[in-house]
Amino acid sequence: MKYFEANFDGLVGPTHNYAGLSVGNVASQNNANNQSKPKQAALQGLQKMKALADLGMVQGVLAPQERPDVFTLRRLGFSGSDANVIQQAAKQAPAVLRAVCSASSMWTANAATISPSRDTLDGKIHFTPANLTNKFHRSLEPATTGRILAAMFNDARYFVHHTHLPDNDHFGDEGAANHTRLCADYGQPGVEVFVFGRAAFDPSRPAPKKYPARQSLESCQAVARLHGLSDDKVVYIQQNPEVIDQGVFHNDVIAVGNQNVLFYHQQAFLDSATKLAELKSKFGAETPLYLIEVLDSEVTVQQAIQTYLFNTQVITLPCGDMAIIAPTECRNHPTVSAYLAELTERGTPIRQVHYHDVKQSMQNGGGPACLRLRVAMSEQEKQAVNPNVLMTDELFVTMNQWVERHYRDVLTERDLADPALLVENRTALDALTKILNLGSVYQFQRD
Ligand code: SUG
Repeated sequence: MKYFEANFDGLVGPTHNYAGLSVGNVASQNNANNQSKPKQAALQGLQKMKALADLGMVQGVLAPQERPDVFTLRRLGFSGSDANVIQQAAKQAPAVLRAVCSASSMWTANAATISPSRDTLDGKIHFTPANLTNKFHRSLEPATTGRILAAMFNDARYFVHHTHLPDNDHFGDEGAANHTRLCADYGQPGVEVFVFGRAAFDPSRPAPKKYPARQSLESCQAVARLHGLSDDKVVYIQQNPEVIDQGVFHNDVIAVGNQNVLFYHQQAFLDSATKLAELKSKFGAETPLYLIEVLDSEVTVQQAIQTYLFNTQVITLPCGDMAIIAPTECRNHPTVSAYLAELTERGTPIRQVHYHDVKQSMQNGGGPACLRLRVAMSEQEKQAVNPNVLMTDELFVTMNQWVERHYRDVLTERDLADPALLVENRTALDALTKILNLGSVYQFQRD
C-alpha cells in the first residue's frame, strides 16, 4: 500500500498581530507592537500550501481559532455583552486582552503530536493536542484544536484522539515542534524522536537559566505511552539548555528530520554522540541514515535563529528526491544561502531548495515548519480524512476569496479593543466551517 506524508498548515487568523507575548522567542520580542498585516499573512500562508500541493504533495488546511477569546475573558471576571467584556478588558487589563487576541494557533507544529499507524500498537493514527501551558495565550488553544482535529480526522476506524495532557508546566507539551519521526519509508515503522527542554520531576538535571524550557521529558513519555509506541522505537533527547537560552525555544528551530535524514546544528542536543548512536541503532542498518550536522564554523546558532535554517520543511517529492522548503530569510543571508546551495550537491537525499515568503509569520518566530503539522498516512487512511480540508485548485481560489472578504489589511494594538473585530472574526469562521465542513467546532457556535 502507498504511504506518504501529508502537511496540514495553519490558516492565519484574522487577528494576526505582534504583541510580544513569547519570552524566549526572539522574533516575537523584537517585533512587539509593530503593525501587522493579517490579510497578507493569510495569503502568504495559502501561497505556501498551494505551492506544496503543486509539487504533488498532499496538503491540508487547519482552521484558525476564534479571537478575541471572550469566553476566557468571562472566566477572568469580565462581564456584560461581548462588546462590554472586550472594552473592560482593554481598559483594566490590556495585556490580557492582547493575549486573548493572539492568532497563535496558526503555528500548527504546536497543535499536536501525531504518531502514524505503522508506529502504534493498535495500528491507528494517534493525535494528542499540545497543552501549550508555558505561554498563557497559547494555553487557550488545545480544547478547540482537539475539536478541529476530530472534525478533520473523523473516523474511529483509523484515527484516535486523546485529550491534551494535564494543564501544568510539569507536563508542558508543545506538540510536533519537539517531535520528529525517522523512517526508511513512510510505510515502514519509524523511530519517534522526542526532544525535551527539562525533566520537570528531577530539578537536578540540566535546564536553561534565562529562558523557559517549554517541553518536559515527562510530557514526551506520556505521549509515547498514550500512542502505544514501543520503547525500542523511541528516543528521548534533551535539547542543549544553552541554545534555549540563546532563543531556540523549540527543537524545530535547530533541527528537522524527514525519513532517513536528520538535519541539525552541532549544538542542538545534550549528550549528542550517545543519543545519536542510540538513534542509529534503533533506526537499524538496512537503510542509510543521513545525520547532517551543521557546524558552528558553517552557520552559527545566531544565524540559524535569524534565518530559521532549521525551521525548514524537509519533504520527499513524488520523484523520491527531498526538497527543503525554506523562508526567504535564508536566501537573503549570504552564509546560509551558500550553505543550502552546497548542501544540495553533497550526495545526500536533499536535492532541491524552494524559498517562500512567510515574513508575517516569521516576525512572530514562526517559519515554514512551524506552520505545518505532519501526518504520515496510507492512501486508505487519506480516504477517511475530511475531503473539504485538502488543498485543491478550487479550494485555493475559495480560500483566497474568503481572506479577501473577511480580513483587515493592517492591525495595531489599538484595534484589538474594537468589538467589531470579534464580529468580523465570527462571521469569517462561520463561513469557513461551511467551506471546510467542520461542523460546530467553535465555542460561539456551540452555546
Ligand atoms: O509559540 N509565537 C509562537 C511561535 C511558534 C513557532 N512554532 C514553532 N517553532 N514550532 C510561539 O512563541 C508570538 C505571538 C506574539 O508575540 O504576538 C507567538 O506566540
